[in-house]
Amino acid sequence: LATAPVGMPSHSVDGFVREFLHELNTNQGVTLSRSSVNDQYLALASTVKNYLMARWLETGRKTREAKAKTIGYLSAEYLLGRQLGNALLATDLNEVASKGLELCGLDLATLRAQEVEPGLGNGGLGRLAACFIDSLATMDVPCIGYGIRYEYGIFRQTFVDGRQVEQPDTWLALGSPWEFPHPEASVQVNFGGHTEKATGADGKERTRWVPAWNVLGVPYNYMVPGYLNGRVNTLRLWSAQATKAFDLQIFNSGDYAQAVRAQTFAENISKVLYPEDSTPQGKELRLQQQYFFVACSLRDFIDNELEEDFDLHNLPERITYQLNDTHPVIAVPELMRLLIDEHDFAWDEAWEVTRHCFNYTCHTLLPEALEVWPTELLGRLLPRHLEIIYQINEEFLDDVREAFPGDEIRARRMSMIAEHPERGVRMAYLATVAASKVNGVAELHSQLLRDKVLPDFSELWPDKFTNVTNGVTPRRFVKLANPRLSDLISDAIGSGWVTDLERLKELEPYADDPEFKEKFREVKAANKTRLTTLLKARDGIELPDGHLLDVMVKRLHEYKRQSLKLLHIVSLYEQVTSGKLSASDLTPRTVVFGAKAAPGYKIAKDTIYLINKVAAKVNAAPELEGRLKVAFPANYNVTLAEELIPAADLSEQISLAGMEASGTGNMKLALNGALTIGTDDGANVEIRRLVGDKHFFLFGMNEPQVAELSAKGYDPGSYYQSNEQLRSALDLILSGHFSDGDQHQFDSVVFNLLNEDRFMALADFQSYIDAQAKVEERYADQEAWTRSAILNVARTGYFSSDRAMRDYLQRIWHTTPMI
Ligand code: DL6
Repeated sequence: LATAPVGMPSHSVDGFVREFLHELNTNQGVTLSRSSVNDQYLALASTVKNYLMARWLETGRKTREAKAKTIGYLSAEYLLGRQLGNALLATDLNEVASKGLELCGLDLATLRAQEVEPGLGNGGLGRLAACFIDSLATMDVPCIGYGIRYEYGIFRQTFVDGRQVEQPDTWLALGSPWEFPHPEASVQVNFGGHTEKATGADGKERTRWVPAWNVLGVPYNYMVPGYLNGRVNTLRLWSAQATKAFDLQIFNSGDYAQAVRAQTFAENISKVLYPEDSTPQGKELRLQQQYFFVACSLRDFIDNELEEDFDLHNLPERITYQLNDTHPVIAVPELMRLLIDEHDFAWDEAWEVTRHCFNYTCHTLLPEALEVWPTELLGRLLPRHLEIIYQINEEFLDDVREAFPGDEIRARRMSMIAEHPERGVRMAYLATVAASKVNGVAELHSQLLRDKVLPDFSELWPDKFTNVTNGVTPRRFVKLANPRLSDLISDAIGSGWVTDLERLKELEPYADDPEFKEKFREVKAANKTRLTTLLKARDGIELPDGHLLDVMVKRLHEYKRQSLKLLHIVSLYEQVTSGKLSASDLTPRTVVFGAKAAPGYKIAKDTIYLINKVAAKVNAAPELEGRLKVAFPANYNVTLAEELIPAADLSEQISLAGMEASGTGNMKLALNGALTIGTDDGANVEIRRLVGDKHFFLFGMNEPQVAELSAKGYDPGSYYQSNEQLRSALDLILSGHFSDGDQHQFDSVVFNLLNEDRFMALADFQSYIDAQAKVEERYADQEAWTRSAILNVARTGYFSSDRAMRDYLQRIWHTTPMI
């Protein structure tokens, strides 16, 4: 009885209704007739959890019994999206729930819409983590996702007169039914203080860390259900709390207000997600967050997931930690510290275990995104860890000197300790040295990582470097988000594609089947109607019928080049309103933007303002009525993505080549039948190779051309001078036309483009315009367009996160599913 999990409730409609009403009465304390929508949503969530519970408990039992190797995914971000729909999908309860709720006079869609998504990530990196844990559960691979339970996730974006205004994300305000807190299993995390040498009873000298303060990490468990396979893995997010000692000390001091302030100080650690994407701020609280969650996570696995008498020398047989970018890299010295200081390992023994436990994924090429922590800060916050890092570095540099005798310059280049602009620890170097494998996230990115970011390391250890191209979960981004397309696909080729996405290839012959093509168009049209209804209710935005839906959704960043898309729009507007172009020659098109800018990133925020100002003019121009529309719904998030992506015709992936590590929106859009207009960047390269040149609109310089132009000296002004169309567009912005006559309103954006243009938007402008002309030509031939769209779906099955997980299992983790 002690180990037997609870039984599963019945899958009958009656059984479901009984369970639901029971939850409504006992958990919410209301009757159906007195219940609010929120009560009903919370009761429904509890009901679905009950169906998952037995599987969850059984998964834990099975994994422990098998002593299976677990993937410890260490990520500071998880951008999960709503949970209810996914849980219903994983348990095959959609129909039962829908019918059961109907019997109660309720509507499933309304209850689903009540859920506030946990936005515990900024963008691609966090969403990737969510896709990966979904795939591992679906593939029956033991995995614990470890991260932070931020009280406030990514801010809620609103527009006030076209400017971005950030509102707090109160995702916990109406209750959070998907989490299971375990305060009794809290972990203490120490900070500050100093180290000292002490000789033990055995006569050995050891280093002792004497910390100055500590906090508690409270674990909150979340279910990660596999798709229809009975496995439910765990996501464990840590929340910071003041320790008892903290409380006592405070209350004894008699200063109650100070006591509460100090408590708040401790709890600040998990208070808020840093909203910077790609450009981390070197803030002390961020380092506290990073250490906090990895310290909790390492201790948790050793104390709670392993047998009491487990010999930690064998730790790599039981866990492999994946470092999701540099954010969790402080886990490396932490594991060394645990083994040496708390488990009495010798240095070499500890290093042997540690270097077999970690692997590192790099998600960027932007130099400013590679974290460097000042040694002053590290030494103050984590003195013992800094000592350990110094020693790892010393031993590593000895190896470098041995491999390259006399090459002191190389040794200095490879040091984990940067000397300029201030002394700091290069976390990417530490990760690379400690990791068994280092991977980039798309072929081009992995190659540039080897050749440009870490060339000395790849020369020293060529076999350490590998690529795993990212992927996305077909459950959330096709099956759940696009039920109409899913049904059409399943009717044609069966439903096996949901867990074996390469089977979409079987759709290829249907690209020439008139009946299928017609149905495919109907699906797209119905998805556009669904989006139109949503945007009208959500944002008051009217989407015109029958337009090409041109979608650019991603974080706002200069390298992603929303400004290039904007120049295209301004140029169309300028040409039509000045009479150079007849509006009737334009393909009716609605451009939809979705983008959040980091609150402190001025150019990005000004670009958002400019997009909104341009949108206002375009949408009000009578000449463009029915021909061009710009929509920018606020607060792009996973929930909105699930509505936008299925409706899209054109996917804008227009970063400067060599800058976007992979992209995953590009994959989601192609899988939902959008054609890509894109540069040879990130995973676009592989998308184009797979779908074929004819079904992808390539433009712009490739990475070697970018490097060449950069080396020659890039002069954006020369493009302005020589390209009349570009000049007219920029001049119109400069004239104050979009800023009520204020000619300097958009200086930050336009002067930057004209004088610096770090991401070479002006150089790629003409090529982009030419590619857009090809888009229009293809779209005018609906038969050809539909064929290309179907082939995009059929040929992008490779981009499933299941495939990415298989690659990690084979190339990096060296483990297999449990079945
Ligand atoms: O690998 C996931 C995702 C990529 O698809 C994007 O191309 C990349 O920009 C993003 N990286 C980040 C930056 N984080 N850091 N450092 O979010 O990762």
